[in-house]
Amino acid sequence: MIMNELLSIAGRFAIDGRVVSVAPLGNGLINDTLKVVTDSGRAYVLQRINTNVFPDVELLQGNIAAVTSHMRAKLEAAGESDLDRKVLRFIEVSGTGKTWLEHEGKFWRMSLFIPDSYTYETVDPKYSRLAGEAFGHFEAMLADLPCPLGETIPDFHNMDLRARQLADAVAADKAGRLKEAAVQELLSGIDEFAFEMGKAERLHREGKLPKRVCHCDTKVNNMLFDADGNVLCVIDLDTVMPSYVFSDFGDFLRTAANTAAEDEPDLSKISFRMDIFKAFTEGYLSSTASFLTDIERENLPYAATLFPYMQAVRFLTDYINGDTYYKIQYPGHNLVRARAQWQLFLSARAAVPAMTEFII
Ligand code: GN1
Ligand code: MG
Repeated sequence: MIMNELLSIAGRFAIDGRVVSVAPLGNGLINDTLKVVTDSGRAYVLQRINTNVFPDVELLQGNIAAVTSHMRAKLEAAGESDLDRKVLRFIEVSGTGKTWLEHEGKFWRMSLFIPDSYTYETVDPKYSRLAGEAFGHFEAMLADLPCPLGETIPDFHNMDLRARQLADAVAADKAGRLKEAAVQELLSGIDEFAFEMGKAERLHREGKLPKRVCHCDTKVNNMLFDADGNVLCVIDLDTVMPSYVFSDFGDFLRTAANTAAEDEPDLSKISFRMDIFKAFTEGYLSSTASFLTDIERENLPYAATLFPYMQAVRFLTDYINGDTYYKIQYPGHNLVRARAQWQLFLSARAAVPAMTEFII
């Protein structure tokens, strides 16, 4: 996209000062994110919303407004200062009262950039404990949200749905990739554990597992820390919606407790880190004690296996469909990702007895 166009899009938002630079920020797989700096000394985050993934922008931004204003009020009541560093602030499009802009069929939004904040792709046990506490605190703060949130992606973490989407992709074989040996191998592994991984949906159907407001994308890089290593806030709020607590617990460990990157091609480098699991779990249990039920707590080790499993299914589905959902950096990237997540699943599953012993 040409710079002039970006400058004029940025200028439509109620920002302080004149834009002096626009540069890419972060490495999300869905939206395009840019950092905008102005001559007032303030900086902003400008995002193009991926409307293939989030078609209902009004619902999306409505959810985010409900969540951020609720958290802001809570933090204020608790006597916290520096609120613009602890909860995201979205900027209105001048003269519209809305927090999103439609420009030539594309949708944009902007939030304040939080200066001196850091994201990490990996964390040590100390940071994991803080992250566990922070994600638990995030769920606890949203436990009394007055109006129900809409599902920005319906059934986002419903394993039954993800399994059906894989079956549909297999049946259509749109990209002709089904014949590949690596695809077949993954498919048979996935099939073997399908019943076991459907446990969350079964518990929910039996009325034993509630949906709560969760973040649903607790990748380790979706949390901001300050220079001293304190948690500032949770970012990437697009998927905040009702789900099982397993979502937040499992997805954090999927990224943080992996000894390698999400897309590591060398499978021998991938394993599940118990030290990270223990630290994160301690933090999470400390801030969720007020609401977590025994069934939720007892199934946290299952959650740690469900998310690499689900992510392997999702990456493989996208590979078979011809790479239509996730941004890829090279041909075959989604298959590499699926294999890496599968390896992590196997390693996490082998650690279930140790995880269970730690929790009980
Ligand atoms: C996507 O946008 P990003 O990169 O934080 C995806 C998550 C996946 C993740 C895998 C809306 O998150 O569900 O776990 O990639 N978000 C959506 O890295 O599908
Ligand atoms: Mg993200």
